[in-house]
Amino acid sequence: MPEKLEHISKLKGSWVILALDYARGNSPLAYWSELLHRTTGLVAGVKVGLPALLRAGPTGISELVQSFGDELYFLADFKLADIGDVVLEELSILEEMGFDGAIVHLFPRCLDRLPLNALDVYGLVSMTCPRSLVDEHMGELLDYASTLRLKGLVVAATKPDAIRRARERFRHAVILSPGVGVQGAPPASALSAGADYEIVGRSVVLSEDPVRELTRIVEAQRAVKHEG
Ligand code: BMP
Repeated sequence: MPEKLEHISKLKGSWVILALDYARGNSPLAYWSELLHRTTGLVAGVKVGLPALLRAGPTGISELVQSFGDELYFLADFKLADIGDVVLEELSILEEMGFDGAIVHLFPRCLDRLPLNALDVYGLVSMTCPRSLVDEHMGELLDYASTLRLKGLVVAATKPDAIRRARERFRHAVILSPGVGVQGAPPASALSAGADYEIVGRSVVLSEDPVRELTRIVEAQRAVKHEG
C-alpha cells in the first residue's frame, strides 16, 4: 500500500480521490484552493490532470501541491504513454513538483525500468469508456503489469467485473477506480467490488454544495468498510 495515501485515508475515514478537472469562475487555482480548504477533511487524495495543468500552469499546480501536500495525497494523471526513458523523465519532474503518485498507460509496453523509492506508479488497465480498447486488452495489460514494480492499477468503477478480475489477480495492488458520480457508478460501489479508492470529479467539484456531496459519498464508503 502507498503509506501516505493509506495513512491519510484511515485518519479521515475517506476513500475519495478528488479529480480537479473543472472549475467555476475565471480563477481556477483560487477555486480549487478554496474547495480543498473546505473539503480536505473528507478527501484522501487529489488527482490533477491535463485540464488543471493547462489552466493553472506548472507553477500554479506546484503551489497547490505545496499548500495541501501535508494533508492530501497528490496524484498526477497525465496517463503517460511514451518510450521508457521519456516516461522516467516525466516521473522525475512530477516528483520534483511534489506529487506522490502518477498514472501511466501500459499499452506502449516500454516501461522495463521504474524508479525505486520514487513516486507511486499506477497502470491503467480498464477505462470507463464503454467500448474501450484498453478493456479489450485487459488480460494482456494485467500480464504486463505483473512484470513491473507498480503500486497499483486504475480500473473503471463503472465495470465492477473488471475490478473483481484485477483484484483476483493482484491481491495487494492498490486499485483506484474512476467513474463514481457523473459517469454512473454509485458511491462505494467500486469499494464493494474490491477497489481501494474511488476517484470522483464533477459530482463534487461542480456541486453547489461539495461538502454535502462528499459527506454522502464518504458515508456510503464508511458503511461498506464497516460491513467488510
Ligand atoms: P468525473 O467524476 O467528473 O467523471 O471524473 C472522472 C475522472 O476520472 C476524470 O479526471 C477522468 O480523467 C478520470 N478517468 C475516467 O473518468 N475514466 C477512466 O477510464 C480513466 C480516468 O482516469
